[in-house]
Amino acid sequence: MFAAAPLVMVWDWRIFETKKSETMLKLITFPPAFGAPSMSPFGTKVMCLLNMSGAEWTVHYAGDTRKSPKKKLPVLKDGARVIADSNAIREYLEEKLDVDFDKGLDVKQRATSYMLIKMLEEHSYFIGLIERYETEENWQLVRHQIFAKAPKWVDFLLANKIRKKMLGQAEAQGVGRHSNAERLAMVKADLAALRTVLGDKDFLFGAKPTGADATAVPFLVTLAHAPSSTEISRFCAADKVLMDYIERGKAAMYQGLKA
Ligand SMILES: N[C@@H](CCC(=O)N[C@@H](CS)C(=O)NCC(=O)O)C(=O)O
Repeated sequence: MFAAAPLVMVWDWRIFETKKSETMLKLITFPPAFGAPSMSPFGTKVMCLLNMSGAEWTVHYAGDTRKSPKKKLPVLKDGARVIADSNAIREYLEEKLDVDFDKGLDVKQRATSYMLIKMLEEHSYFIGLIERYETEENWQLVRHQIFAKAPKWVDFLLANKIRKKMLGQAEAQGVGRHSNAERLAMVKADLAALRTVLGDKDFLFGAKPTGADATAVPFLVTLAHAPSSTEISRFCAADKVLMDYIERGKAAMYQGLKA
């Protein structure tokens, strides 16, 4: 059984308030879960970008998104500034710290990188979400992760609402309207595209990780390492090329991250 998340679910509203006195970049994201540094692949992505940027940063684990500017996590706080959305955070870091996460990439590679990120975040992500929230066995593990330390009545009031909301997002996006077999075919196509771009390189665009790797690694981990195994997670985990890529990515980008 996985360790339960710290109970920061409903009671951490003040974390989104701005404090000028804070000097270090602070990432607000969901806590570690299922062997990943954040239960959210978007959160782990930002951790990777922060590590790649060389900035000093700290993390605050949260679970309640209601006071977040976009009602989602991750969010980055920089003193009095609050930046919501992992892509907005990336742009903010690039500007503030004068880093280019796609350093060395030509215009065509940058376009490919952009499209890969969109594929993983706007398509593959929802397949992983369905795996977590629809499959009964996975859902029970996710539920335990979120509520194990909460009073029973909190679980009783919120668990099914959260499950319904998350599955509603996949339904609205469209992926949730497909069968398991159809989603497996979609995953196969997404992974094939990724493998084609990766080729025999260490990372998607060369010997060093770039912005696309910061997305690809955590999102692949979510698909391959579902809380309990499914047909889709087994298919992903059997892809040796991509699993080796994940390990290289973790070694390069997950330094200091607690899973
Ligand atoms: N486009 C956003 C997506 C972030 C996102 O979807 N976060 C999810 C966790 S993986 C979330 O906060 N979900 C809670 C909710 O929808 O209530 C980003 O890039 O940061």
